[in-house]
Amino acid sequence: MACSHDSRQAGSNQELHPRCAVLTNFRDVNKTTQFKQLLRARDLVFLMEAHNGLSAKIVEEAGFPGIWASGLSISAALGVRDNNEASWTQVLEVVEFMSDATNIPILLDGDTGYGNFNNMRRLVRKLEQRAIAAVCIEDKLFPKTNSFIQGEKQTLADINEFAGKIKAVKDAQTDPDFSVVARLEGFIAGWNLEEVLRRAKAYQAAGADALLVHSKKRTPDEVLAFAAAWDGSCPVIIVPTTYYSTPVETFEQAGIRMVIWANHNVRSCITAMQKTTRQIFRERSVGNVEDQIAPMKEIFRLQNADELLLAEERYLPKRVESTRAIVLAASRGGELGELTRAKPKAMVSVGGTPLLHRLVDQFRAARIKDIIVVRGYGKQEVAALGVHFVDNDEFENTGELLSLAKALDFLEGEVVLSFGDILFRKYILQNLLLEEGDLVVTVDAAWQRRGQAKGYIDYVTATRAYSLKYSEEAVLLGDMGPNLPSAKIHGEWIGLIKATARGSAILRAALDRLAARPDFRRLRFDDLFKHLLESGTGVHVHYITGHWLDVDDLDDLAQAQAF
Ligand code: SPV
Ligand code: MG
Repeated sequence: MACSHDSRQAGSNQELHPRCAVLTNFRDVNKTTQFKQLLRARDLVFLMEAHNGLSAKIVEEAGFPGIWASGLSISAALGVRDNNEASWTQVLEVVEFMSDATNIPILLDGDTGYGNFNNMRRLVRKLEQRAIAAVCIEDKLFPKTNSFIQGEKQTLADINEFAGKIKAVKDAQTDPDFSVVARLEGFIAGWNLEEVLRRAKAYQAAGADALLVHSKKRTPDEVLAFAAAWDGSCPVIIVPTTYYSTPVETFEQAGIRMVIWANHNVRSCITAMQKTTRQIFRERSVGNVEDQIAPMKEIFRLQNADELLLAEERYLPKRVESTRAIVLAASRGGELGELTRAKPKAMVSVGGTPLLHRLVDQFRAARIKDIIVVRGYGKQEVAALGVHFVDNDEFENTGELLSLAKALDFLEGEVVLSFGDILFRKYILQNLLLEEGDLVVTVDAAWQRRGQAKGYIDYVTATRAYSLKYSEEAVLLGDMGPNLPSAKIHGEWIGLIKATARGSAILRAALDRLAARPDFRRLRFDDLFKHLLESGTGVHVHYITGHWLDVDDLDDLAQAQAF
């Protein structure tokens, strides 16, 4: 029986690919069809090993027309042996990443098929679903052992059982171009050419689309002897791992159609990683390796990070993208005692991370990238990556508004203003950003849960108390301050404000007016809100019920550790 894609059937008017003599519109066709074309190619075709999405991408970029998903390399990369220690579904997960990352066909090293014909059929269905072009199965027993480990002690599969597996693949595949490569392990296990040929014929008759003849010899004698005895009716593939010094022209002349470089990526990773890791360990520094390794931007390029940035521009609401955050973090937080002797409260560690970094992460999670932090006490200790700092060197005797005034140039466009000592659940910020109103304050309606008042608390009276009932009517701020009669209190302002571009302009104008007051240096936010209310500006209230905290003293800090 002739192979289903004998080169004689390859008649096509399409042009041939210059490198591997396949069709020029290579990338537009299914991966299964691409692989079939590689088997029919006029010139010798090379497949390169990959063992994960990244290495697969690197193989594709180098120009290889196909990928060998090596069982040895995948298991090595997973930290296990090439003895079916990784389950077949774990291998499937890896090849799915490889397939998603690339547009060229993948030939999966399917070992012995992970079971009998039935497991084989299921594997083929799963591979087709993941656009894997072909599977190679070897005529050994499950669990397999790598051919280079005591190969001569390995038992071959029953010839008919293995042929049945191949038949099962052909019957199970729904894509007519899906290929099965039958791998002959006869030479590995110490059998002679006659036996290998006998098996090759049986596997071809069962429907194999190609034959992989493996050898562990240092010379190509065995594979060349096979090629010479074979009539070429089914493409022959080889893996020159041990006879690597043979010029590829020798294979070409022998009529071999495909060469697999089976493990050279995982081996090069091992060498590179060992060198880098040992050097960093020895030198206790990464300084000397920096120029020897791929720069960060190369990782991002390989991950196609640019595409995501473009997609974000297309799909994410613009409003949020351009929102800025101003964090007021100038005060020491003296109630924390020793902890804030050398650094301000904002840099005190909460759960191993400085409070300010947690806050900055929360803004970034809400896609707010432009973050301004007003620092004062211990400013040399205040650091956060990608954040712009503004200094309030008069932090000692001044109130919150002076700190805000220092950041006046940034109070433009949509802005979220935040105290530097608060933490809140992600949804609180997300919902605040969705609120309508030019100025919106976040108010905790469950203020009583916080018990005895500690420090300066901005109590709030609003036009309506918090209610679960939906109402179209906006809730507006009535008053704010530490001394409101408790019967009138509707909540506590948590230190978070959203201002639209118009709201920012209102705040700037209000600060301008207040700056003329002789006591401006000591004014706080409640003074600002009182002023706004007196001048007839409506301030919206966004109610929450808990899920936030501020860090005023050691008790708060203890609670924050668990937040
Ligand atoms: C593999 O790459 O996993 C192979 C080829 O099967 S070999 O390691 O040479 O057996
Ligand atoms: Mg293998």
